[in-house]
Amino acid sequence: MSLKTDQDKDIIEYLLYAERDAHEVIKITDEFPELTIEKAYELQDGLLERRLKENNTKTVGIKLGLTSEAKQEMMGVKEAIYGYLHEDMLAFEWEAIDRSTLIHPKAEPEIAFFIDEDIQGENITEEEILKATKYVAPALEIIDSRYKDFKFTLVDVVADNCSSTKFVVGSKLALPDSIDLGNIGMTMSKNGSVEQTGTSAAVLGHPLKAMVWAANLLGSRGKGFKKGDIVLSGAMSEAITMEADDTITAEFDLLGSVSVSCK
Ligand code: 0L1
Ligand code: MG
Repeated sequence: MSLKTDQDKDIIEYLLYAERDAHEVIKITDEFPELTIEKAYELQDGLLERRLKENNTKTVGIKLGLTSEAKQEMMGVKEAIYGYLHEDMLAFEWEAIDRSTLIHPKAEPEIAFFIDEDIQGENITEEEILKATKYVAPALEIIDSRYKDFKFTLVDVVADNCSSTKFVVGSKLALPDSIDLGNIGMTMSKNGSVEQTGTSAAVLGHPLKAMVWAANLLGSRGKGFKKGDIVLSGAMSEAITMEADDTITAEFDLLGSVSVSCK
């Protein structure tokens, strides 16, 4: 994408450096209330282009956000959103994340889809998503909005790559058609105490519905899922905060568990 204006460039650098320096910033719509959602996705594209270069990394997938009715109601919106996952966001169960590199992280339990063929179009179906998915796996997404107090509008959060910062995928892979993906229960604990319970039905009714929604929106923007992508399909419960020395574990029916620690 070529940047159109100095304003675009300034906003992109504002968000890029907020992430790099782990400091929270005032939301961009306070200064630029005229920004539209389409413009926010353009700013996201520009931010990601810059981030790929600055961090010498590459895109490894996509994350879906605001996929629960509860969160949409909380924000007064009726749509989900998407952002991109970069290789340097991939964290591992055996390697604690350095809390000082993040602003105010929260963990969300999600089902990860491993995409095995390119999918692009505006009329993608659940069957096509299932056919293109090699495996599903338990995952934790760590979100870390760059905005003060995690408060923002839809435009702000889209421009900020939907609060993406880290993600961890569990080691147990399942065939997507071997389980009822729409009815998976989950408990998420912090340091051994259960803090959230949830279900995959919270993800737009069924994670496959969320995947179809995202594929078709991406298609309308000339994009799609790519072979090799990991797609995080959306949170199955509310997020929980994560501080230094915390260990968060999500245990999913049938899919197994996944943990992440902070140091
Ligand atoms: O992944 C998500 O559902 C979060 C998207 C952005 C909203 C937030 O940061 O809470
Ligand atoms: Mg998420």
